[in-house]
Amino acid sequence: MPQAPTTITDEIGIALGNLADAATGVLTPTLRLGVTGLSRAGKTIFITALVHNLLTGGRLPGFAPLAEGRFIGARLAESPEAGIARFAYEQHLAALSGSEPHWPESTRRISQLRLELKFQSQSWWSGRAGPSVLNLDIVDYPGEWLLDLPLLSLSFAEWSAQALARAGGATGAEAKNYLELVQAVDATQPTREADAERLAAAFTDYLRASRADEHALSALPPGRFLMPGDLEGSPALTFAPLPAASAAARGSLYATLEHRFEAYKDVVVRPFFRDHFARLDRQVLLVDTLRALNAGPVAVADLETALTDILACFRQGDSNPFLRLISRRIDRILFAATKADHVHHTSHDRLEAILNRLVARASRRAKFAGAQTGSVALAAIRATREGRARDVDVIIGTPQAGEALDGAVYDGKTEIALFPGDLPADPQKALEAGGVDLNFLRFLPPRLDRNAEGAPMLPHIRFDRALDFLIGDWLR
Ligand SMILES: Nc1nc2c(ncn2[C@@H]2O[C@H](COP(=O)(O)OP(=O)(O)OP(=O)(O)O)[C@@H](O)[C@H]2O)c(=O)[nH]1
Ligand SMILES: [Mg+2]
Repeated sequence: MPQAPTTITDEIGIALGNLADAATGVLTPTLRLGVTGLSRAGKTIFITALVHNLLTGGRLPGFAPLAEGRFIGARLAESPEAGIARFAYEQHLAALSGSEPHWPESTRRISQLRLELKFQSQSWWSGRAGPSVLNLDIVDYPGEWLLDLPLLSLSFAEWSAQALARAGGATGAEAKNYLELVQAVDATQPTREADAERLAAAFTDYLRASRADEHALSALPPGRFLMPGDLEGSPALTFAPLPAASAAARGSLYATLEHRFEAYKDVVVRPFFRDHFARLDRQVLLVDTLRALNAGPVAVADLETALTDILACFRQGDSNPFLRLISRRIDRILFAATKADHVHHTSHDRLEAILNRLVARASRRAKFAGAQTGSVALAAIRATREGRARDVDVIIGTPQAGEALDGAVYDGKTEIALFPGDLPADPQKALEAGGVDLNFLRFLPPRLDRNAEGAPMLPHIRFDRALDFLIGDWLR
């Protein structure tokens, strides 16, 4: 039996939270923007760019409030939730704009930021109202954790069956290692903690290996195994999938791991969903489509599964609280293919088409539930320029130290012109054998120009349009 993703108590908590939000919203309207995406999709960069562009009035011709002169300014405000760390905007910006620009590290814990936006509301033009204020709340978290949401509707037996089937289909030594270990234990016997630990460690190795670039698989939970946050070493993380055991008595290894799986859902996953996802007004789903394309059709199919599973948390059905959430709260979802600066602009529409193909099912559901959806290929921070060399369209940038292509290894100091390859006109090709032939390199962040006040300016691709879709209508 699939289980309900939230309990009644959760529902009451969510409703009370929404009520409290609404009560404070009477004074100053608050928009909670969910920046969602799997690990390395580009969430932290997206949020940093969003905050910086709004704080400094960046170059955003497609963001109507700014282009039309209605946007007055923004400032960082005290976040209402004292228990959550503050998003380290200043550090991230310093990393990007220092003398040796580098990308910020992978996110290890949840953090939050509130921006106060001031604008002339349109009714002001007619002489009725003065400047208005909107609070924009944004949360950043490790993308790994997102993988856990689908677990809420799975039992231990169901999850184990899925996980073992996937491991059985995997080619790497790590999967084989894990499967052998599973064969070697009798899960109906009383629990020995050493067995549980060995299984959990071997399963974690397998998860880690499947994330590496050559596989680029993303859909394998539990997310905290690789990004434990403050749960490192906790028993809630010492479990792993097991084949169905019919006569598993209390105290058996099977029963113990099943219990820990349920505890993981209760203690880790459900609160994350309840406190964060259940209270969003708008959502942007960031997808590193190019990395999957570069790794091949298996990675692309895996990415599609992961995205569909995650967004199925929004599936319709009377008993499903997610539907009520989406129809009551999230009225807009933007699907964004990130890092579009890795291909030439002539491929941007194709990149968007491939993204649309990947999120087609999820997007249909969201629309059915009443949300408006949009899609865009963007770069929150553009790391390359474009040019032509020997009659082909190229991108120009400095590959990160250690990046390699066709036998050349880059030192992180040398600028190169790269023919990135063309994306197929038919998005279905991306999912078929043979895949897409890309020349894919990671680039260092760009050297930044400064504005009249000396603040660094972040070059981007279509970031202004994304912003306009996500918050523009609230600034009228
Ligand atoms: N060229 C380019 N690279 C980008 C852009 N955004 C992100 N990246 C690259 O992608 C990496 C991951 O971006 P993050 O924003 O840290 O990703 P995240 O979603 O926060 O990842 P986790 O914190 O691990 O969940 C960065 O280190 C950059 O190398 C972009 O707009 N352009
Ligand atoms: Mg991050």
